[in-house]
Amino acid sequence: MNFKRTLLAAALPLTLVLANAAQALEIKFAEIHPAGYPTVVAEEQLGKTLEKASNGELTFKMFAGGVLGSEKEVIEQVQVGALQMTRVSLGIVGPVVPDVNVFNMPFVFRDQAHMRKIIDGEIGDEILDKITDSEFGLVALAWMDGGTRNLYTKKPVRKLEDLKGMKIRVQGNPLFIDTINAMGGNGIAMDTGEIFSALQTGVIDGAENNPPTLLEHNHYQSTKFYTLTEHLILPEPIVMSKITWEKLTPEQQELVKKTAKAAQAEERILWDAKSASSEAKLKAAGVEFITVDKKPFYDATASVRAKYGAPFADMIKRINAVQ
Ligand code: BDP
Repeated sequence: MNFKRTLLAAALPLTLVLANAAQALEIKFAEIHPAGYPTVVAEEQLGKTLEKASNGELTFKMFAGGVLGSEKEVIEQVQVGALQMTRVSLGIVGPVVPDVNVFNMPFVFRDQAHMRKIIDGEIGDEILDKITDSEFGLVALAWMDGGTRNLYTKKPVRKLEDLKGMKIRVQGNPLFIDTINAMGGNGIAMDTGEIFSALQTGVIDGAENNPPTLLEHNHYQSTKFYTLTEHLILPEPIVMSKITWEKLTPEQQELVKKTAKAAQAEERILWDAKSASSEAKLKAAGVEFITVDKKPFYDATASVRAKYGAPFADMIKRINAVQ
């Protein structure tokens, strides 16, 4: 009996090795957004392309709708290789890779078109490399477009002063808390999944995000005023675990990179369509879109750019120079 067990135990590692060599590598991809969201659709397409082009050596499974946890929890799982890929807002990368905070600064891009030019160009690649070259344990592959972020509140914000004292949810990055505070509000950090009930129960008076998130995460149910400040325009990196990356052959790595870049272009088309349809749906649901003079918001956040911008002085010049 004992002898048999020992034999079995001795045979097991070999069986595992053989099984591994023959098995395809499965890429589990986590998303906070629900099925049908532009990023999710583009990433699923990325997965299909990977499966096909790798002749099934790579397989892909999407876990959408935040089922695997908050972005922070997911990142931790990607870092240890329990998950292979995800897409995150750059906002939550900032506290861990401060070099990326240049894109997280309020009003650093003139508009969405400007941001797109930057992420498509060499500065975009440089910031991806900063993530990859850090101790973060991730390989940053491409950018998804997250549109422009605007305030949504229970009471209307028609001018800067209206924001005074309002508790506004932001992502967990001190830069964003400072940004809301500088505009006169009261920035409160919490995970995406907590916003809905925090709005319902009145723990917060509002939040800030793009139209597709306002719609798809149902935040509009308790916030009927949407003020177009465009204070943040945050691109969102697609990342792979370094542990997974190192398991890939150079050809597979090249394929993953190329396919992720293709997803960047594809998502943009989906994004524009979704933004437009979200805007229409939000308006139909009674959300008032408020156009404001952005200058007072820009001026109010000068202190934030001064506080965080110093290490990025050269890069900001280069960003500004991109037409
Ligand atoms: C959305 C981003 C998502 C963030 C969310 C947030 O796409 O990655 O988690 O904002 O603010 O726009 O939590």
